[in-house]
Amino acid sequence: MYHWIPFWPDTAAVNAVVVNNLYIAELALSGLIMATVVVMMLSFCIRYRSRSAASRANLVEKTWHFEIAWTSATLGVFLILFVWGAAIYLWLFKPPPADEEVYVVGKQWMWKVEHPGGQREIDALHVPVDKTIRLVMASEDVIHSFFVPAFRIKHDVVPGTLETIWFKANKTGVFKLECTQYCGLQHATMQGDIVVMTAPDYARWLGEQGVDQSLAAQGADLFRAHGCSGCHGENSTVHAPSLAGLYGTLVHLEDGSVRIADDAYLRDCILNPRSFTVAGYPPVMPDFSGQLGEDELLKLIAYIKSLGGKQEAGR
Ligand code: HEC
Ligand SMILES: [Cu+2]
Repeated sequence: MYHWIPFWPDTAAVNAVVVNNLYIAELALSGLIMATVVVMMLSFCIRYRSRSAASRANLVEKTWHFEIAWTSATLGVFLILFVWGAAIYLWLFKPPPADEEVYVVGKQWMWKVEHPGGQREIDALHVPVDKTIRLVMASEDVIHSFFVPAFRIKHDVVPGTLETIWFKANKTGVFKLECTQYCGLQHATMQGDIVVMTAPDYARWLGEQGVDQSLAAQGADLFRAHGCSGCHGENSTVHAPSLAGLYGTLVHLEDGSVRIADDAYLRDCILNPRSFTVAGYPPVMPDFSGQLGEDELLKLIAYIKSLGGKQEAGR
């Protein structure tokens, strides 16, 4: 649709269409204002050049009416753009209920991707077209940034937390994924392909990957191997909260505050349990930081999510 504009990047997601519209409105309005100023400047330069006979009598005094009117008019117009942009920003960064959730781990210098079914890929992400895809992203070392120009989505991937971003591709094809946060010597090579496929192609691709365990099942194994089930399991004698149905609900903490049990919260529970305690429970949850890689963490979280809860939890 916009391809006649030189250098216009590919537009392949609903997110991108929305950003395009705002961008075009901003460009058009700025162009209009610039053209007005330039045309007025040039015409005054020509009309009142030193040799011209145009009358210099009846100089207009400065009028506040005019000053205030044009200042507030431009302010108003640009505030509309601001509100429009802010609304888009909130929409882009508040993930809607996802049809599919994929885990992405950035590390020097690659993107590791894990699908809920256990399929893994490196520097590539296969997704179905016309579906809302939610990415849960972690970093194993430094700050990376996940950028898909054709989708107009970009999000920093920060060590020590989980970030969430979403998109809905509306076109099949292969689109570039790039890291846009300088992350070390080979930062420039930290790229990948987003492969958008039709639903049947995607289902076939998933089936061809030869996995034996879903992410949640791998997480369940870790849950036993690391002794989580000893406290959180059904037959436990330790007074620990059940994790069934936890995801996406509100958790009351001992200090009176409340948190949503989203991905970042679960991560904090496991790696940073000393920093807060769930109300009504003894602070005996061991600290697992240093014992679990980001990969394993995502699997544990996938397992906890598979125990039910409000799956539409945002961030
Ligand atoms: C020694 C017993 C024990 C072990 C082992 C343990 N936990 Fe916990 N866990 C607790 C207790 C007690 C709480 C509640 C108090 C608190 O927040 O510290 C808790 C809280 C949690 C919460 C927050 C629950 C809520 O309702 O908000 C999560 C999530 C969690 N644990 C996950 C895990 C995972 C995953 C493992 C294994 C890697 C694990 N726990 C191992 C005792 C344990
Ligand atoms: Cu990077």
